[in-house]
This record gives sequence, C-alpha cells and structure tokens, in this order.
Amino acid sequence: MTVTNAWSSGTSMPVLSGCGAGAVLNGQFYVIGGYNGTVHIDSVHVYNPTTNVWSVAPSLLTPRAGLAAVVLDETIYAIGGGNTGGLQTANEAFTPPPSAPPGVIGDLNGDEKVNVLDVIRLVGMIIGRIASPAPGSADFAVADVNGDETINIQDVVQMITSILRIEE
Ligand SMILES: [Ca+2]
Ligand SMILES: [Ca+2]
Repeated sequence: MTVTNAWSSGTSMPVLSGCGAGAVLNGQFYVIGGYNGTVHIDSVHVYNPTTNVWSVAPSLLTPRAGLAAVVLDETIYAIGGGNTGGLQTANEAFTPPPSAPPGVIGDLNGDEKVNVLDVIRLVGMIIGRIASPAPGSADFAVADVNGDETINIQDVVQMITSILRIEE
C-alpha cells in the first residue's frame, strides 16, 4: 500500500446507490442494495480494488435501502432496511463461490474483457437474435450495464462509451 495522504478516484460505481450497505469479503468491496433516486434497488455490486473493476453479484431477494451488512465466515448477511413497503425485517445471506468470481459488467461473452464482441452480443439480445437473460439473474446484471433494470440501447451507449474511455 502506498501512503498518499490524499484522496484519489477509482472507477465510478456503475449505478446510482444511496443508503446501500457496504461489506468487505475476500479482498473485494460489496455495495448492497440502496436507493437510486427512483426506486429501492436489489442489486449487489462488487469492486475489486486491485483491478479497479466493478462486477455484479446475485441480487438481493428484497430491494431495500438503509440496511445493515455484516460478514461472518465467508458469508455476507444483509439485514433490515426499508423500501416503499416500509421497514423490512429481511435477513438474507450470500456466500460467493471461491472459484467463480462475479461476472464483469458488460462482459457478455465471459472472456473477462469488455470490447466490441460484447457490444455485438448485447445488440443481438436487444433485437431478439440472442436470448436475453432472465431479469434478476446475475447474467442480466452483467448485460444491464447502466443498472436501470432493463436491457436496451442505453446499455449499448454506456458500453461503447466505457470502451472508448479505456482506449483513450
Ligand atoms: Ca467480453
Ligand atoms: Ca439498462
């Protein structure tokens, strides 16, 4: 670790999330649930500080903000919080498989890179040439690049923008 005594910027979160919970497990940072300014979200985003890359983990069962998260014995517990249905008593646990890291956002073909091949695949899903993943699945979150819970042309735009940024 390099001591800088100053803040520096990492890759921004792929979605808006306020009042989500944070947790650290296996050297990765988890941002769990929250509120995106419109709806309470169930998504779980994972930041790898070594690679400076965000990925997605399976979504919460209950969308909510203001929840607590704790880690015990390789398992993350997401407890309480609230959504439009009021305060929640949900207590959900997630144990990531050690050998299968979460999918990199936008990496639709699973080669751990986001490039034009993934753009082609995403367009194929949007025009119906390739089956789209089920909403709520981890594969859906990988394809929903801007995290708005739908897969459409906006995700293509965001993916191309991020590819161009990487290549600058
Ligand atoms: Ca790829
Ligand atoms: Ca989207």
